Amino acid sequence: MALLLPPDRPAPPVAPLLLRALRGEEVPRPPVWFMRQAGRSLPEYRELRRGRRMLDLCGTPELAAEVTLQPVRRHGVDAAILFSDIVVPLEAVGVDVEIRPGVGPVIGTPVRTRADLARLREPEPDTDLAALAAAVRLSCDGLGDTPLIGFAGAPFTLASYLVEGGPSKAQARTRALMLAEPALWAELLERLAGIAAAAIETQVRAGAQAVQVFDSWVGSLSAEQYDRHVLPAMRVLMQRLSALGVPVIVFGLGTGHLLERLAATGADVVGVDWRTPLPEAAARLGPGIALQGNLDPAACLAPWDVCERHARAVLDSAPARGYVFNLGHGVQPQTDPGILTQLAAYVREQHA
Ligand code: 1CP
Repeated sequence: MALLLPPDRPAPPVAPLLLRALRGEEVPRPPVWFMRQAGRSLPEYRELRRGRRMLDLCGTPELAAEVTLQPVRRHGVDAAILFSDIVVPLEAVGVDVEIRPGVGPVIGTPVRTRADLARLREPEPDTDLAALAAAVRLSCDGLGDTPLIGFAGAPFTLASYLVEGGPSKAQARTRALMLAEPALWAELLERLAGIAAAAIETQVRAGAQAVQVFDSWVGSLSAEQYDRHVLPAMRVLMQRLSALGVPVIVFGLGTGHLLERLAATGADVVGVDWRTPLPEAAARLGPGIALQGNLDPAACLAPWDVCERHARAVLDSAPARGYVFNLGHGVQPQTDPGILTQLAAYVREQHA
């Protein structure tokens, strides 16, 4: 029987579109946001960034919150993602990392031996992660009803930077350590799961309403390698995150062969890149897992009519429930922000 509210009681607030879609509820249209929507292509970001180190920008809560809000103001997307980086929690525990312009994170002393593991303690929320929490609180204050997505790097992807000492295409040294020293590797990933969990717990306690775990480079592993060397640490991480009660998205580039594994971590939502058709992902994962993706970011470098045609195809192939429109990887730095504004408006015009 339907319960009638007394007339003087306000109707219960409706959860933001993003959260309803992530939970697999029926929604009037898919929500839209873009991976790497903050920073990157925005002139107002480049202005703020000039003369500042990337990690100093991340560590200054007022400025990090400002960059977090910029794409929401400009594009009218349905979610913000915190302006930070996957290496921020590593820097918080004293890892000597810097983000080099045009390169990415570079680690002064790479992690390759058992003795190196001692440098990877779990951060203390109230001290090590105070600036992260403040950036989230200030972002949420400025966002009003728009939800904030918190994030962390997954253990494998963090390990790849720590072991290689910087960005790497094939993660050969990382995979060699994984195969040659599986016990050391397991301990490394367990520590990184603790660091990622602490970073996400801090962001959710400070107001983030959904979270994404970026396992950007895990697609370089075979399914068997994933099961043996990555899944145990991912399960530990996801178990800690499930206690937070917010939807958890997991994403990795080139993970078409790992989709079932990503779902088996315990995540609620799997991010799909442009190589895997959404109907295939939906059929393989079933109705209990929501999907996010998967427009090729290169389509946003093309004229609008081309981008629109590809966005239309993505929307037409998406499941009716449990779907969030996004790119299949991050916004390319050379993207015209005007195309992203048009794309967000195009998705907002959709009606079931
Ligand atoms: O929307 C946003 O941009 C939010 C903030 C954000 C996020 C979610 C940044 C800021 N970085 C990230 C995540 C991140 N960082 C990932 C996972 C997402 C992905 O796959 O794109 C990864 C792999 C990194 C590591 C990293 N940091 C790289 C990649 C290097 C490589 O291995 O090829 C780079 C270039 C950075 C620097 C960085 N992080 C963020 C920005 C805006 C920048 C560029 C810094 C600048 O302005 O110079």
